[in-house]
Amino acid sequence: MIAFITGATAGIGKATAELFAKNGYNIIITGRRKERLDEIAAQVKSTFKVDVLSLNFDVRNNKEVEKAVQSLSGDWRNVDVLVNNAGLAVGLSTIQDGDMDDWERMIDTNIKGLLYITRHLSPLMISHGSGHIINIGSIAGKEVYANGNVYCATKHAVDALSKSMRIDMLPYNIKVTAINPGMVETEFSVVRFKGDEDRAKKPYLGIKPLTPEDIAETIYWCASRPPHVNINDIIITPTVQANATTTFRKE
Ligand code: NDP
Ligand code: 8X3
Repeated sequence: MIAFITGATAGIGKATAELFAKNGYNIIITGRRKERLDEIAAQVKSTFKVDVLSLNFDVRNNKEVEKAVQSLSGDWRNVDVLVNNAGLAVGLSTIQDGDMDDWERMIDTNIKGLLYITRHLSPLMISHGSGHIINIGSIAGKEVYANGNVYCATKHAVDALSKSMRIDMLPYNIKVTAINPGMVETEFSVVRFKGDEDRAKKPYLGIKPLTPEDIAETIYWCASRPPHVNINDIIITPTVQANATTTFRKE
């Protein structure tokens, strides 16, 4: 079995790659940070004794995505599970103060990147006769919160795309699942606040957030249901988070 995981150099993607490998999957891991990708590939290979292929590209670049998918040969073309995980939030501000470069990074990564990957990989699943596409959305794709505007819009797009892909893939025995986490402590917040570590820690103060491993387990659970069962959609939050805007914090 083969799992193709985008954004596997950190956080949810890395934990997911490790868990699939632990369960005997050969894995294809992707990301822009080549050194990290190579380190993770070496560590996963030696720990879990599976084959690992690392593909170093930016999901925002359709040509690079196409080239990476075309480079797959032999059994690597038979991808069973695609985890569309690469994504990010950049900035947190009102529309009137928004930074357009931040908006473009989010739209290009979270929507267009996911589309490019899916457009190039889904035909391989169709020829293979089965597959499972797991899109990482967000609670921000189900609700909105102050200053989240463009990030929320990109994740609402992922929500819509997951629902429509499920229809498109129906005749081909390809499952589509959307997993929508609340707060998970990863590099997400450091990226959102552009390296400001103090600000990045604030959302997690006084709470026990989800871990990347919690999401990896959820992804793996969805991928390991019997062939006739598809988990369409999951919202998963820390116990202290009721929705996108209500979190119980210890003072
Ligand atoms: P991290 O920042 O820890 O990891 C993000 C991953 O995405 C990295 O491996 C990064 O790799 C990759 N990535 C980002 N941009 C690109 C790009 N242009 N091309 C290729 N890879 C890219 O964050 P998380 O693990 O938290 O985020 C994973 C997903 O989960 C995202 O889609 C995020 O929106 C979603 N999510 C996160 C939540 C959270 O609270 N953390 C909650 C809900 C959803 P590299 O930089 O090496 O390219
Ligand atoms: C990440 C979770 O609530 O910061 O998607 O948007 S949130």
